[in-house]
Amino acid sequence: MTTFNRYSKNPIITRKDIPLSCTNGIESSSVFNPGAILDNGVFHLLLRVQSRQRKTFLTHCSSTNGHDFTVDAQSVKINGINELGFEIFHVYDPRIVKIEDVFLVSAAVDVEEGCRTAIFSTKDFKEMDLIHMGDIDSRNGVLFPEKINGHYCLLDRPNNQFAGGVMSGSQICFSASTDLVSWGRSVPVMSGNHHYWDELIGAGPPPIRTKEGWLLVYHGVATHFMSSNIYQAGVALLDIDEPHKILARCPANIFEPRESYELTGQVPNVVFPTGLLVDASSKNPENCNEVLMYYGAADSSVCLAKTTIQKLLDCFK
Ligand code: BMA
Repeated sequence: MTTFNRYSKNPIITRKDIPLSCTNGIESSSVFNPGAILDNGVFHLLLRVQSRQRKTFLTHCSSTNGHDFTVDAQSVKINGINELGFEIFHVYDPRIVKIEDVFLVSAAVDVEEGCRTAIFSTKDFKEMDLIHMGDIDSRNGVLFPEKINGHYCLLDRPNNQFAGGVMSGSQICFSASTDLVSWGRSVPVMSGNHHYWDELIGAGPPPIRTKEGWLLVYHGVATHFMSSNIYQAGVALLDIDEPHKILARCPANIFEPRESYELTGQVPNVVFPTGLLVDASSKNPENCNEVLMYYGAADSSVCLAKTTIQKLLDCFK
């Protein structure tokens, strides 16, 4: 069964699309793992750009059709990270939601001791302001796209396992906050399956609300080939009111590296979804709406694959 159809003109964004003005005049070597949001008919991506200095930039681009993007001339200015009293090396893998008219961007932040989950706000993707910096080693911080029972809700993935040179983890956790700054107790949502496609896991794009529950696309890493980790995507269904509860989880991956642009590149064998947008403009019944998944391919380019809500729900049958 094919859940996703790749866009025929993949990759949709490569390093050649990034103006030198976005990367301090140094050529880009890769662009991948984009945050995505559809707002008032405009598709926004926040790209993870790496220059040949191996410096990371978050660069905004926009589109009216979801396929053809125009990249801004400047990368996003990130405010509030230079005053923290410790060095920030990279801000990357952004995910975007919009709550109460403000775009909220969660991202991984590399610090001397490891990685942190941070939350920023922006109104225009030209500048973004730090709201919160987590204090545990974690990655794949993903906000739900609306408050649930009056709380902002966050999934993240504590890093407590060593995998191929980086700290990683095998448990997606849930926490809630009334102000985005103080977060309550973190509770486990789901764990990886040792020896299978999803040994290490992390939330992918912000979950999508459906009548059946929250659809969560997440990535799973098969590490048992040691030198060649395989990054794939799977899907789970979370309870609408108590989103730390799993209602269903598809046992197999629903998307895996197959095309040459996913199999080869800076890091081979990687599909890494970070944006999942429902295009409701077709005014179909909810479950027929087109779903666009934006993902990083081989840590080298940005790609697009399409499905529908119904096809994602069918994965649980
Ligand atoms: C993960 C993250 C992602 C990256 C992936 C594959 O640990 O760092 O940003 O795309 O590895 O290299």
